[in-house]
Amino acid sequence: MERSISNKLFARLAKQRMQGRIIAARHLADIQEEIEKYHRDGLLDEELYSEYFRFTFDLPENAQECRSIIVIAAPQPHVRITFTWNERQVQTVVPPTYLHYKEVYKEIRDDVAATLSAEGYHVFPSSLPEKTLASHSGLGGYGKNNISYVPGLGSYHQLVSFYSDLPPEEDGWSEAQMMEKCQKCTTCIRSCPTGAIPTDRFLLRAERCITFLNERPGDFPEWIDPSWHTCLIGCLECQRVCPLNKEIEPGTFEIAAFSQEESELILSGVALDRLPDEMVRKLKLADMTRYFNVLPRNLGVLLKQ
Ligand code: B12
Ligand code: SF4
Ligand code: SF4
Repeated sequence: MERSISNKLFARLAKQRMQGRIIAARHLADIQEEIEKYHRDGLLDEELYSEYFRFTFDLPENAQECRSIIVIAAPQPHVRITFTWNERQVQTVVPPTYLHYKEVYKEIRDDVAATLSAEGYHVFPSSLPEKTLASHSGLGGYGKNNISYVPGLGSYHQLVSFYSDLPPEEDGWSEAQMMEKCQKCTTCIRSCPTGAIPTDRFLLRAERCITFLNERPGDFPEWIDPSWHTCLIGCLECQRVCPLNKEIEPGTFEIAAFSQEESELILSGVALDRLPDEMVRKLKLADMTRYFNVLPRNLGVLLKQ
C-alpha cells in the first residue's frame, strides 16, 4: 500500500532522529484562546509576555489555503566551552537548543519544504507556542517543569513548527498530558533554585526562571543568589535532575576554549567588533555572538564562584 505523504515525511525525519505530528489548522483558535486566557486571568508576567510571547495567530497572507500545522522535535546536544581562569580550566555548559537555533529551524524547514513540494504542497512560517502544539498534537507530554518531553528524546530537543496546505489525515488534536512519571515525582520542583516551578498551580512562574533573567541584559535582581546561575546562558537544573532524561544521551559538543587573556577580554565588556578575529570565530562556532551582550555578566558569575 502506498504510504501517505505525512508518513513519508515523518519516516524521512526519523532518519535524523526527529519526530513530528500534524494538527488541523482549525485548532489555531483553540491555541490562541489557551494562551490568551492565561493572559486575561493575569497568570502571565506582563514584562515576559511583551518581551517573549510574540505569537501570531493569523495565517500569513500568502497562506490562506493552510489546512494544517506541522510540529517537529529535533534532538539537540549540550555544548561545552572551556575558559582558562587563574590557572584553572573552567568548563561551562550551554544547554541544548541554544546552538544554531535559527539554522536548525531553516534546515528542517528546507527539508520539509523539499519533501512536500515533490507532492505539490508547501510550508509557511508560523510563530506559535510550540510546547502547546507539541502537547495537543500528542508529540510530547509536559513535565512539571513545563518543558516538553518526547519519547526517546527526553526534553533535549528543539521544537519547530510550520503551516502547510497539506490536508491533515486526521484532526490530530488531543488533550495536553502531563508525563505519567511526574505523578509521583517532585525532583524538578526541589531542584529549581528560584522556586519557578510552582506547587500551587501547573503553569511555570516564568518570570522567576533563571533563563529569563540571564538571557536579558542588566543586573540580576537582588533576590538571585549568584551560585544559582550554573550555565553560560539559560539553565539546566530541572532537566539535568529529571528521571525522564536519565537514559537520554544528547551528546556534548566541545566547541571552543578561551585562554586567560581571551576570558579577560570578554569580562572587560569590549565590543564584539573590537575582538581579535580568532575570538570572534570561536564565539561564532559556539553561537555565542547572539548573547555577547550578556556574556561579561554571565561568565563573570561563573568564573568568580
Ligand atoms: C517564552 C519562552 C521562554 C520563557 C518562558 C517559558 C515558559 N514556560 O513560558 C523563558 C525565557 C523563561 C524560557 C525558558 C526556557 N526555554 Co523557552 N521558550 C519560550 C517560547 C518563546 C514560548 C513558550 C510559551 O509558549 N510560553 C507560554 C506558556 C503559557 O506556555 P507553556 O509554557 O507551554 O505552558 C503551558 C502549560 O503550562 C499548559 N498547562 C497549564 N496547566 C496545565 C495542566 C496540565 C495537567 C497540563 C498537562 C498542562 C498545563 O498550558 C500552558 C499553555 O499551553 C518557546 C518558543 C515557542 N515559539 O514556543 C521557547 C521554548 C519553549 N523554550 C525552550 C527551551 C529549551 C527553554 C529552556 C529549557 C532553555 C534553557 N535550557 O534554559 C528554558 C526552560 C524553562 C522552563 N522550565 O520552562 C524550547 C522548549 C523545548 C522543549 N523540550 O520543551 C522552546 C519550545 C524553544 C524551541 N523552539 O525549541 N523560554
Ligand atoms: S523531575 Fe519529575 S516531576 Fe519534574 S518533569 Fe521530571 S519526572 Fe516530572
Ligand atoms: S530552567 Fe532553571 S530556573 Fe528555570 S524552571 Fe528549570 S530549574 Fe528553575
